[in-house]
Amino acid sequence: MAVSQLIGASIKRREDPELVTGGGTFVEDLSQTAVAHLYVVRSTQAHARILGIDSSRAREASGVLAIWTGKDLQPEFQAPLPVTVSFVEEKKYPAMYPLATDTVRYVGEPVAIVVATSRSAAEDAAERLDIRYQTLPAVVDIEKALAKDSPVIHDDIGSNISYDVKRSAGDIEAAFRDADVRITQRLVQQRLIPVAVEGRGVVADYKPFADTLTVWSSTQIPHFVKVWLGVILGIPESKVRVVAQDVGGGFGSKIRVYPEEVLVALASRRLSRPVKWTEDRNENMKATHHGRSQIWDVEVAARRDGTVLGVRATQYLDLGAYCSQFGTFMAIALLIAQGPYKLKAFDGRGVGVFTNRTPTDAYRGAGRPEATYLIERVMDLVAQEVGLDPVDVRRKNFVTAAEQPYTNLFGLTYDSGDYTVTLDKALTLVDYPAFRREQAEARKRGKYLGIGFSTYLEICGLGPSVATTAATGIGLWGMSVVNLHFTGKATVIIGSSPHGQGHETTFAQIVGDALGLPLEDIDVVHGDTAIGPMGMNTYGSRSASVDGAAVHMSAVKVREKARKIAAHLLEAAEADIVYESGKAFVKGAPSRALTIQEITGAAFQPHRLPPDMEGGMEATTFFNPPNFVWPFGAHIALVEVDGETGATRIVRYVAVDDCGTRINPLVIEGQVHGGIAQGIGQALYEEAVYDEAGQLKTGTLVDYMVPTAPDLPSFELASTTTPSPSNPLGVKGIGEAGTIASTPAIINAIVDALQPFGVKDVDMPASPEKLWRLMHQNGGVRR
Ligand code: MCN
Repeated sequence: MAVSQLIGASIKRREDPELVTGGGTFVEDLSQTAVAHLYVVRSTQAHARILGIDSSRAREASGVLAIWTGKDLQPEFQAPLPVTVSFVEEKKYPAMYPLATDTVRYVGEPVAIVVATSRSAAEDAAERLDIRYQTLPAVVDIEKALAKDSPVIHDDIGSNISYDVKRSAGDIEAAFRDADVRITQRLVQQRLIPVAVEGRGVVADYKPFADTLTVWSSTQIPHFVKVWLGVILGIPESKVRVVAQDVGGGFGSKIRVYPEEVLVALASRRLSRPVKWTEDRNENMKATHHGRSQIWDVEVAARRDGTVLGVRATQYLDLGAYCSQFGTFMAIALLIAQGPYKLKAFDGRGVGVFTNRTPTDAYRGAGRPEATYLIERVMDLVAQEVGLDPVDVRRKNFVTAAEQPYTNLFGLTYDSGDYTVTLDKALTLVDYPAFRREQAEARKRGKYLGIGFSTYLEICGLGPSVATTAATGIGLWGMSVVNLHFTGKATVIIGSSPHGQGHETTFAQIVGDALGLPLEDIDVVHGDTAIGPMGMNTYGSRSASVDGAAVHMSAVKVREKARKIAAHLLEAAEADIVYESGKAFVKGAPSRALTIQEITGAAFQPHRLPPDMEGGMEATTFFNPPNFVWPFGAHIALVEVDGETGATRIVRYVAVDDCGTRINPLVIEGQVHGGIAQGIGQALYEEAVYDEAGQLKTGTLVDYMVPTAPDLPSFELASTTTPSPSNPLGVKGIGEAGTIASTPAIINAIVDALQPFGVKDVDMPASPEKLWRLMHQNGGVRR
């Protein structure tokens, strides 16, 4: 394949042969000599005072090296676990430390650690610990936690409310005054458990004489973990190295600095030997953060012609027992809930609530699935109320291509997009008129088909430094180093930290494209803070549009240097040098071309360089994008709901996505497939269920139902390409789009299927039982 065509080429992921043949290096695969094993003893109570921990029997168990409680370790913590600003500055939250000291507030909260010579010895010893609790009343329900007589989870805060803020724009009173119809609806985002294939794991190795700490962690954010371990443990950042080698998925659940990272590092420092911890699945489901868990109360003002004038919405966000690092990020939903539509007003209120459950934090989409679910359900609710086609209602409200770049009610500027084009393409693919005919026929035969639309718009590519500082307290940027070795082979250091997204492939394509190097000559390295400058890691579908753009910019800098050297060697003016497919030549004389390998060789021989030029072929870029990127698309789900059992079958799923310039369509398809599956999981199957006492009832993969391949149809994907003006590649993100789009598409389709029963909304997950009840609640078919 010609190297200049690398951007846009569907190249198989170079990461995969090693991973699928068991050759990957995950934390569990590391085998440091003399490693000790750490076991985290976790609270069995949702809310209780710790009256005492007697470790005398446990200490006698064989192989035990140390047992420490929160009280033992507290003096060594120089700071609590981090909490970033995350859209809500006004919040009250308690300091969260790696181990509870006096009170536990959710089942799974770490209360002690046991370090032993083997994992089983540590686990056996942990069973001999005698922890005495005084059980306190627990509250596991958002609304009950808000009630006046609710148990208070943090005495120092005095209520279970972390924040109660307004985010409003436009004249909402006027919108409701001018409305012909007003609709009220509660939308519930159930609590979800991110289930990455690889759970979390940490190995730490502290060297006392050098005072250096190396930590291998299954994390999305090695660069942030490095900073925070230094801060919390009082070690200079320059002496901390964090490595994230192969990471088996994260989906947002590995985006924070976790208690275990600090505890394993501290244990290694105390014992002066390497220490390892790996969670099991049950621990993973209890103690790795959860996602969503929100109640939205929504009021809509609309005209009979389908114009949506304004929305009032209150987001009750269940933070769980503590405010996690990005726990309030999901409030971003309030600022983007108008989606691709021209609302006149949005009156938002966000309430952050503590409950005695596992803390919540980012989960694939983080805020955008909630915003999209809200506005896409609103479009359908309005269509149903005024008796119009949901497609027409969407068209009526769309921001048009001529109005781009469009600034939304909260001052965020959409970069580019024609939302009708993706919708039209998707409608053609499903043959919409034919489906409606088939649906009408099927209904006569007692067969319930439905079609659901989701014309999503999302914000990603974090991000512009000013905006992300305001929102998260961290000024984000993209980082890359492109370094050509003496023989012209390239090492590319990236600031992102892929954990399933294929950056080693796609970022090599970017470099190959700019420099005309063959892919096999380009190595992409990541996830090691000892190599290269600080990066900003991977989340928020930011990597391609921010770090990928930085990679392109470094490659272009190297290319420009190559042109200068070629001009010198060919004794020509730089302006006359053409660079094409890895060769530089004087315009019109390609036969005397110098290859990039020859030019790079010269770059390491100072006498061959222009007198004012330093040697080497390396460029570094810190890219601060001027704006976020705004991918969009149209997803359409066709479903059949079984009238006898209430079971939903997805008959077809069509997705047309626009993520700007497509670097690798095959990787994009993989991302969209996984994303759609995850969104369908929320719509149909998944829910973290707690009992009244705060025990997680869905703590295994037998009780918590994630979709598997047989549950899903073959997705039909298509695309349009609207380049983003926010980066030199024109790229927008795609890592979360499928999840953001698919949940409302499925629920809209189910509600459409159940129109004959007068159904207006369905709670997620749309289980067969719930749908069966809805079909029978009013005595069966109504119209
Ligand atoms: N890409 C492309 N062309 C584009 C956009 C992206 O070829 N126009 C490619 C990129 O080069 C990259 C991949 O698609 O290889 C995803 O890029 P991007 O949209 O920038 O997203 P990130 O790489 O920043 O990944 C983060 C995103 C998020 S936020 C979650 S959550 C998520 C996701 O990616 N978690 C994942 N995808 C996942 N995939 C796997 N396998 N595992 C996870 O945990």
